[in-house]
Amino acid sequence: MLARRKFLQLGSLGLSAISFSSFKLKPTVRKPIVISTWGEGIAANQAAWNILKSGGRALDAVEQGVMVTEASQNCCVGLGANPDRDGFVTLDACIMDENANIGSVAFLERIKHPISVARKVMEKTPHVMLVGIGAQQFAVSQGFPLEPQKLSEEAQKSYNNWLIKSEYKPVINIESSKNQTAFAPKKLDNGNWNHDTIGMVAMDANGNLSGSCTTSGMGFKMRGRLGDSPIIGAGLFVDNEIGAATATGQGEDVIRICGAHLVVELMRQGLSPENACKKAVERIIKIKGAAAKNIQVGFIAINKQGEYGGYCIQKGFDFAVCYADDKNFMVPGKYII
Ligand code: SD4
Repeated sequence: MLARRKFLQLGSLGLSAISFSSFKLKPTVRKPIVISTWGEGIAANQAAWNILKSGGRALDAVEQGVMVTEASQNCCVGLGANPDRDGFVTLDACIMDENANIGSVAFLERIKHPISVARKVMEKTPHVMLVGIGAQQFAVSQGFPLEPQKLSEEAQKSYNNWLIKSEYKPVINIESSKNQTAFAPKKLDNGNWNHDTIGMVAMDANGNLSGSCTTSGMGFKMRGRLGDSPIIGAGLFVDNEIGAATATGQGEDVIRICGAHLVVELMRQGLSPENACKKAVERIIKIKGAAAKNIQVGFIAINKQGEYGGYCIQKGFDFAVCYADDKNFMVPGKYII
């Protein structure tokens, strides 16, 4: 009797599993799609979208997307950005494709498009990361022009301002006015905040993922300082089976948890992009304790279904999402404290 009941239970379970799977509708995949950090992401997404919509590769989209931001003098990514505390702009970038190919440059000076140099490192060298003068020499050997060593007008103004106290107390991406200092992020004329970074992840029409991240790093940082942005696994990670993630904010704390890699691994465990970003942010908050209120970190992610999400420590972070000609819009990042 007992055996017969067990058989019936198993049978009905098996049957329901069969009927569920045979009638379950396949979820539609939203692709192509591109998302990127901060308000500058709208223009960057547009450039990426132009490639994606005509069937182009996600890798080309994420490179050309963030090049728009690197070239913009009205922004703080690229050569127009705030310098280090010795007065030099030093740039970091990395890129990753669907085959886990990676390239990165860091502490790179006088080169307008570090993301393209990172791609060349990926494609033309047996290495994954070049830094400093070596990265610059490689860039020049690949035909990148050496730009003049000169601060933009905006950056010169903020550097002069910073020199008054020369206080080494970097603040990244904390937007609320109560936290503003002479050298904290401020609003530009176009209404954008002057962030230091753009991170972008995309899925193309073939369902392949890629990502890019490029930054001038923390304004008025110590000379030689690197953050998370050029570090694969921290500022950016792509797994073509699962999804892709990128980070912005205080790089030291993103590195501490291997942030972007963690987000992708959490998605592998079944979390949505938003919940994966949230869990990663929670981990930083747990480590930092009360000090978490003094920093900002934001993550954004997409998965293979084309779902997207983002989360940050505190209010003020937003990201741009684009998946159609008329769908390129800002999403406020949900926050925890
Ligand atoms: C860094 N994560 O160098 C970068 C800074 C950043 O918007 O994201 N600024 O630590």
